Amino acid sequence: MPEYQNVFTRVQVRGPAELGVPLSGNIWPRSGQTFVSYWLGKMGDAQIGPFYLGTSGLLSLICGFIAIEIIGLNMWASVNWSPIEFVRQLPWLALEPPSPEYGLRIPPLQDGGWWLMAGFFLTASILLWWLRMYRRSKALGMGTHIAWAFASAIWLYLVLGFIRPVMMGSWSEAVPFGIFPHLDWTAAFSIRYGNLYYNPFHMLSIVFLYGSVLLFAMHGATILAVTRYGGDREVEQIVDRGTASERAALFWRWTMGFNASMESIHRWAWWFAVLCPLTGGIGILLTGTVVDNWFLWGVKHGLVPEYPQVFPAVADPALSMGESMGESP
Ligand code: 07D
Ligand code: 07D
Repeated sequence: MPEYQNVFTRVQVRGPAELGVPLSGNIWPRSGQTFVSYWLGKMGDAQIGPFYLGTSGLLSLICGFIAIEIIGLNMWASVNWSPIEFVRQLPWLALEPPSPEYGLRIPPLQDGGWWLMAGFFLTASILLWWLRMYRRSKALGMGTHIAWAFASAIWLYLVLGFIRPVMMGSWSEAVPFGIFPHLDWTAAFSIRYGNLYYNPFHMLSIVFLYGSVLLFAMHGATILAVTRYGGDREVEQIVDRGTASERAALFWRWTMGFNASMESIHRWAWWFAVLCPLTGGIGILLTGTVVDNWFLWGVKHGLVPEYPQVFPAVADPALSMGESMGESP
């Protein structure tokens, strides 16, 4: 019995640099420089490069750089250009969206205009990076699964920062840029709309989030456990099922009566990951547009138990907040 236990990659293949398939119909050459990194080789492929920049990649990096520049300089300005305070307070600094009175109009730079501009460039950067993923997959003759999975995350991002604010008629509904400020926004959003836990699409999103973690752990562990029989050559084992596959499959049939196949496990993984932000985006889009208070929605639909009438009936708190929420009661 070979004794081969691995958690980190143990085998580092060293040979002439692998430069990949010939490129056709592209105007950009790949950078021919490659080098070998022993430490990166512990986590993945030891060969670094060649790198393909391309038009969409370059434009994406430029837009991303502009967005980060706008966000960073605004944050720095907010601490009176003190480099020390900038570093010290960075996780708490923010570039906030416009206040509600501007609706969807373009506000002055200091009052949300910079936020709008940063959002524009960040979105352009993300969409261009999507295009790059799509195009590189095509250039390699691959499927476009990676690009479509990324599109699912972009959907949630667009719902949070663009589609929902537009439907609500105000940029002020969008997320601020900032590490802790975006967490405050998330918590405030949940409270404002009566507790997101009662939103069934938030529930579904959590199912797929936790489910992805579970599947990832099961799959990673299963393959590592049968690498001693060549199980890490997963794709070969789809068409030429060997003892590694047989054992991995039997393990799960022994323990839970059912097993995925060498191919289907990757479809499970793809769908679970994709459905997490996909269902999440639906949940966010419904909030404030169709459903104003998820707790009361839950009461109405029998999700939340009827509590004995010891206290006065619950009313939507947003309706009694008046001007402080930027809305009239
Ligand atoms: C490990 C891949 C690498 C990516 C990393 C993130 C930036 C932001 C920008 C200072 C798994 C790079 C970070 C580029 C720096 C500025 C302006 C991916 C990996 C390491 N969040 N969120 C984080 C984003 C939303 C929530 C961390 C982005 C929603 C909660 C990081 C978006 C809501 C918690 C971050 C976004 C929400 C976080 C770690 C966009 C609901 C945490 C992320 C574009 C979905 C956790 C301090 C990570 C944390 C965290 C980035 C959106 C909730 C800063 C870019 C509005 C509850 N979020 N987030 O590892 O520690 O992802 O926060 O939509 O607890 Mg968030
Ligand atoms: C953010 C997609 C966009 C990201 C993109 C990446 C860059 C830079 C940089 C490489 C993550 C762009 C990348 C710009 C790259 C480098 C260096 C995906 C994103 C395009 N919740 N909650 C979710 C839980 C509560 C709230 C989803 C759990 C409370 C809000 C997820 C709990 C309140 C929103 C989830 C919990 C609340 C969510 C996110 C527990 C707060 C959302 C899924 C145990 C008090 C979002 C429908 C995701 C959503 C969301 C989990 C609690 C608020 C499943 C486990 C009740 C406002 N929550 N949550 O994929 O979709 O995010 O909701 O308590 O908007 Mg929640």
